[in-house]
Amino acid sequence: MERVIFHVDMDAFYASCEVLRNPDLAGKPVIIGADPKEGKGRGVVATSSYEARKFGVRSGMPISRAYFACPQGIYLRPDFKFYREISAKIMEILRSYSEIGEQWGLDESFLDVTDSVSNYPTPRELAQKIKDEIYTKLKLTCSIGIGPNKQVAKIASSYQKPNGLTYVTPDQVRSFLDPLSVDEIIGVGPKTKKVLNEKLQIFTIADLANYPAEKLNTIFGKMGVYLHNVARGIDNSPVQQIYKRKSLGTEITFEEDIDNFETIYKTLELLVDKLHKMLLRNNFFYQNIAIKIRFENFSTFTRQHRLKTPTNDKKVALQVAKQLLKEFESNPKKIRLLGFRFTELSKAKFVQKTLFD
Ligand code: DCP
Ligand code: MG
Repeated sequence: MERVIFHVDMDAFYASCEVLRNPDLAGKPVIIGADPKEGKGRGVVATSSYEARKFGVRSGMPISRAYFACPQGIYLRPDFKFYREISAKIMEILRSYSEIGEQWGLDESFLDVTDSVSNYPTPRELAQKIKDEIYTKLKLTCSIGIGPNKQVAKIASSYQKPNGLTYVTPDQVRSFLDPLSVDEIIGVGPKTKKVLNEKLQIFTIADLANYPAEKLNTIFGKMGVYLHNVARGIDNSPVQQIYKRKSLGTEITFEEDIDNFETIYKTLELLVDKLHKMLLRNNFFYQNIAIKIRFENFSTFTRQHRLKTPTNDKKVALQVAKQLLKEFESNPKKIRLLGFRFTELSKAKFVQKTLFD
């Protein structure tokens, strides 16, 4: 089934936050970053309002150059604590529209709205509703890109900015991507762009789509396959929700208190088995295992163990849980309850943003 993916990206985020708490700044060139010290300052521009961009100010530009281009600008140091607070409110609104959301940095998020979008005439109405809610509640504008995958959605959100809404239907994907520069693709940074442009004469995404896949493969390895697919509008990477506090757990109270550890371990196996099925069904990885044990006198203990990396391995879960239970073997009291829990869940592994360049 075709997916419907949104990419939501706030407009001039840090600068817009500053305007929010000081409305006098509205409509003015606001530049967030290092102190320009009248052109002698070091450091760079983090972002700037769209008014400042008219003067050529850009993110990442040396602050001295920005000052030269726009001396009348209002220069402010970033206040990350404030931006994080606003970001949390934005993400809360986005979460209410889809459980499947993947946040990138403070001001971007992917949403998989495949399930909920059928309640609207077209995906566009749902995106507009989200934009309206963010604007009504927070007085901030964002741009939303809609596509059948993350790659297209992300490119679409930057297509019309600020306050944009770009919907690329599945059959428009190729014609939408074709004329764009290769560095619009997630993961194509300056280094890869240089190789593509200078070595291979590949400039647009169409050039890339028409380039022999085997050659891309030889030059870039795994990334060659990725580039070839993306250029043809294929990107199956899921929107990955990082579930920080969620967990999967269960517990059982024995009909009669027991003191036989063989039975305890057998019960543990059953619990792990059941939860592991749920884990796989939801495409989760876990990084932490917790057990709970309650004795006949109601004294209750929990123990947990954190793994170095996330996994979905059942054997590991069982081994760790058994290990955690061991210390209670010598306790003479009978056992009333046993619990097991997977915590620190994540959906698959978060690799895409850092894989290349
Ligand atoms: N940022 C930064 N340094 C950069 C790029 C960005 O510190 N080189 C920070 C400031 C931005 C925020 O991250 O406000 C979000 O980055 P975006 O690329 O989304 O840029 P903006 O939201 O500022 O502008 P746009 O309207 O283009 O999204
Ligand atoms: Mg942004």
